[in-house]
Amino acid sequence: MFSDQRLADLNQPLLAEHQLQFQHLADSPRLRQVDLPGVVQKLMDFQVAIPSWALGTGGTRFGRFALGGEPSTLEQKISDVGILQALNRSSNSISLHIPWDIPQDIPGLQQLLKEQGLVIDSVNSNTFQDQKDQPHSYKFGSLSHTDKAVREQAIQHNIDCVGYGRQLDAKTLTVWLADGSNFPGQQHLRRAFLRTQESLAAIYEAMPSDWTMLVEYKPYEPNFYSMVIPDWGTSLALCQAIGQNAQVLVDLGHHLPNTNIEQIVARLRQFGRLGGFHFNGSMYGDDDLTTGSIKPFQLFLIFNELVDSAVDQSVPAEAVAYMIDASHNVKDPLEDLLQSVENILSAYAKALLVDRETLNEAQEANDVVRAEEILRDAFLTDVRPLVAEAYRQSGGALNPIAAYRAAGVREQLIRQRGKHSVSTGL
Ligand code: PSV
Ligand code: MN
Repeated sequence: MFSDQRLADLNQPLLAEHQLQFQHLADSPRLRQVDLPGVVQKLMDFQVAIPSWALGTGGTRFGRFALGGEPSTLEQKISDVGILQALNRSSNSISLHIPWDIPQDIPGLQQLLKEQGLVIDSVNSNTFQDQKDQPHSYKFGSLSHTDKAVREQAIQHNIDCVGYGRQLDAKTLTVWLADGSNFPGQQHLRRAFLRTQESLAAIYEAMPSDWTMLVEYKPYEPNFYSMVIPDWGTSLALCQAIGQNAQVLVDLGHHLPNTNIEQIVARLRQFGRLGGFHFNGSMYGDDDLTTGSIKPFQLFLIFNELVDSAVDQSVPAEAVAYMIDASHNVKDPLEDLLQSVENILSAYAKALLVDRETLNEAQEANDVVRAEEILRDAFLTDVRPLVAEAYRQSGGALNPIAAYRAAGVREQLIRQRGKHSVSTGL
C-alpha cells in the first residue's frame, strides 16, 4: 500500500516546512549541547508492539460501534500492523492473544511477517473467558482456582501459548490474571496467592530457557473486591519466587488514581525486574484511552525514569518490551495507534533532552526549583520535528496520520473486507 515512492510523494509537500522547524530546534541555544542526531537515532531504534486485539473497534458492555474494514484473520491483523509500520517505522511487532490468534498456516504467516518487516512480540494467554468446549470454567478463577483440575487446564493453556509462539519465533509469554473475588470472604487471600505462585512456576518450568514470562497486575476489574495480582509488589514477589526470566509488566491503566507510576518504574528498574510495558491513557481507571492524551507530563516522567536508569551503569540492563494496550471505541483504531506511538515517541524525545548532569547536581544540592525547571524545560520543548525526522530518516511518513488519510486507507479496507467485518478480541 505504501511503496517508497508513494511515501516520498506524500512527504514532498511537507519537507520544506519540516526542515525549517528542525533547523529552528537545532539552532536553539539551549539545545546546542545536545547530540540531536543521537536523539533522532534513539527514536528510530525505539519500537512499540501493536496488540492484535487493538486493531478492531473497541466497545463497552453497553455497546460497540463498528467502523468497518476490521481485520478478522491473523493475516489481516498482520497486514494492518504492516500499514502502521510502513508509516511510522516504530511498530515492527505484533502481539498475539490466544485463542483469538491461533496461527494456522505457519509458512504463510512467516512469509507475510517477512514481507511486512514484522516480528511477533509476546503471546498473551486468556484465562479470563471460557471457550466453547472447554471442560472447566474460569468463573471462580484459573491459575489460582481452588480446584486442581481447573488450575491444570489453565497451566496447560499457557504452555500451549508458548508452543504457538515458538512456531513464529516469539520469546515472551504475557500472563494477565483476571482471578480474584467479588465479595469479602469469598476467597482465602493467602492460599489464592500460593496457588497462583505454584501454577506460574509450573508454566515457567515448561518454558524454554530463552523465554521471558511477563506478569501483569491490575487493581480491579473484572473482580471488584480483590484481585490475586493487584499491584506491582505482588507481581514482583511472584517473579522473584519463580525465576530471573519472570518479569513485572506495568500497564499504565492498571493503577488507582494518582499512583506515582514513575516511582514504580524506578523501583522495578533498580531491582532488574521491569520486563514490559502496556501503554494507554487513563482518566478514571483502565479506560484505555490514547496514550499521552490525558497525562502527558506523567508519561514524560515515566520516560525520564527509563532514560535515567538506562544511562546508569549500576542499574541492571534488562530489556523492556513496549506495547500499546488500548481500546479504540470512537476513533479509527489505526489512527489512534499512530497517535499513541507519536505521543510515546514525543515523551521519549523529551526525556532524552533532559540535562541530566545539571539535574543530578541540583538534586544533590537540594535545589528544588532548579531541578524542577530542568524537567520543565525538556517537557515544554516542542519535539515534533525530532519525531518527524526519525520517521523520515527511517523511511516512513513525515506525518503518518495525514498520509494515512490522504491514501484513503480505511476506505480501501472497507472496500476489501466489508462494512461489517468483525475483529476477534474484546
Ligand atoms: C487487561 O485489562 C489487559 O490489560 C491485559 O493486558 C489483557 O491481556 C489485555 O488487557 C486485553 O484483554
Ligand atoms: Mn494490559
